[in-house]
Amino acid sequence: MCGTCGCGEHHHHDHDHEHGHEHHHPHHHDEGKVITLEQDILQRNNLLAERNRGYFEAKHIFCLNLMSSPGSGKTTLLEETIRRLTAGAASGQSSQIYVIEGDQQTSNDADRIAALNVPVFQVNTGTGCHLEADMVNHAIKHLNPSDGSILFVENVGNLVCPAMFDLGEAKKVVIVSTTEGDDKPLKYPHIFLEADICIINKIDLAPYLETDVETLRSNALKVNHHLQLFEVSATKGTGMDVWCDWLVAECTKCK
Ligand SMILES: Nc1nc2c(ncn2[C@@H]2O[C@H](COP(=O)(O)OP(=O)(O)OP(=O)(O)O)[C@@H](O)[C@H]2O)c(=O)[nH]1
Ligand SMILES: [Mg+2]
Repeated sequence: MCGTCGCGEHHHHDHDHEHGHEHHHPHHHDEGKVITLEQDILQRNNLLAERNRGYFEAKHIFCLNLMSSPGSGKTTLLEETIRRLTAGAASGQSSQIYVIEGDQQTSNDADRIAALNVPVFQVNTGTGCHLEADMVNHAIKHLNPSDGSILFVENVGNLVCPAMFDLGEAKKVVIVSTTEGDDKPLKYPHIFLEADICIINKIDLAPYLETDVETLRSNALKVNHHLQLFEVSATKGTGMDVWCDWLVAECTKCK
């Protein structure tokens, strides 16, 4: 794991009382230092995120941060969303789209987006497990998104660390797919707490799994009752119209 996002040992909660173990603090002094460093990093990130947010607001750019475990379907959802929104553009409904792709390695996802003729910038984080505000800042300098556009940021596949890093986006979107099981919001609550939107993807597979979509919904709402939920199949197209209509309506509000 990367050394900056607080996913190290010092961040563990003390649940020992629940399990009846004794609790020791062998590295109390070091823990203090790590927490101070982590606060500095998050504070610097928050300042940069606010600069990005100001830039997006000034240019009426609607920016969404898509976060999920590896393979939940972020890129597939983006591809299908882009196809639908650009088809809508023919009828004058839609905005120019830009994408920032975050991955540890490869430009595979950026290549998939570029194939749809959408301007895309790939950020490779190396050992880093999330995107940070300065990476988005760097990417928007290259992309130079036009006024009134939609900017999708696909975060590094990770259900934990991206939750801690504000990028300056207008909406945080967490995607959870049926193949991951219906308990994930309870086990990884932070990202669901931070998110504005929760998309349940791969609903086409639900009949073949033990996952109960209703349980998944109610677990997500248990963690954050403000979450706006969408159920989709990015591959079969189910629910995609509702999601895209919402996007277009939100984008109009931005202008
Ligand atoms: N059956 C089904 N498969 C899906 C759906 N959405 C995505 N997939 C499949 O899930 C796999 C992973 O999809 P991606 O879109 O690459 O997932 P991702 O979240 O972008 O993955 P990373 O960028 O690696 O984190 C692919 O094989 C997709 O075809 C869906 O709605 N239904
Ligand atoms: Mg992807």
